[in-house]
Amino acid sequence: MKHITVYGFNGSTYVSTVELVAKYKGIQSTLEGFEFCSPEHAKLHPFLKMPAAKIDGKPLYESLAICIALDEAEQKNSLQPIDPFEKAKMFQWISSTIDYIYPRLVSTPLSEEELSAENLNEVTKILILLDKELEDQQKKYLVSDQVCIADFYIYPILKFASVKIDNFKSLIKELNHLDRWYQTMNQF
Ligand SMILES: N[C@@H](CCC(=O)N[C@@H](CS)C(=O)NCC(=O)O)C(=O)O
Repeated sequence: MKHITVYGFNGSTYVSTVELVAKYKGIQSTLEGFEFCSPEHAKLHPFLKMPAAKIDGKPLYESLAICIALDEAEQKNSLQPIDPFEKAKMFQWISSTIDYIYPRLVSTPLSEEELSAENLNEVTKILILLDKELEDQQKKYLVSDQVCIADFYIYPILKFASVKIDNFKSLIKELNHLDRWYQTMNQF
């Protein structure tokens, strides 16, 4: 695969995930917008979400399906661990990101004033959980010493939250392992 068309908008963390995976795999990606909730959108993604994609003219939607298609198009620079347990951990983090981390870090109110103490507590709990995982694993990335798809799911969400929540960067700075991982992910 040489090229992928990604349908979505800048600012969507799931679009960023797909773009980061494409870049890492050396596959050129073009981002195309569309009118949200239009018939065109429904044709690209019947559940009216983003991203959707076209790979060699064939349509595909859902970020994880797109990431797997990109990763498995080329064996080199695989973004999925070979070790079965590490692979399972990767999916544990992807699933947790979609079901719990994204809703708490991206779908919460916009500014810190609007963010309730309860929400902020939830955000902090997630950051501590990630920091603890990195500490326990003693690995460079979330699952192993190789970057994997799960890292590319969480990174854009933390980046998004750091723009949205005023003291988010200082929250990360206080957590050594997470801060180190965040700096490492900045290179991609
Ligand atoms: N399970 C979907 C989730 C996609 C998703 O929620 N995308 C957000 C943008 S980051 C979206 O389309 N939001 C618009 C909406 O919920 O109306 C995936 O992994 O692709």
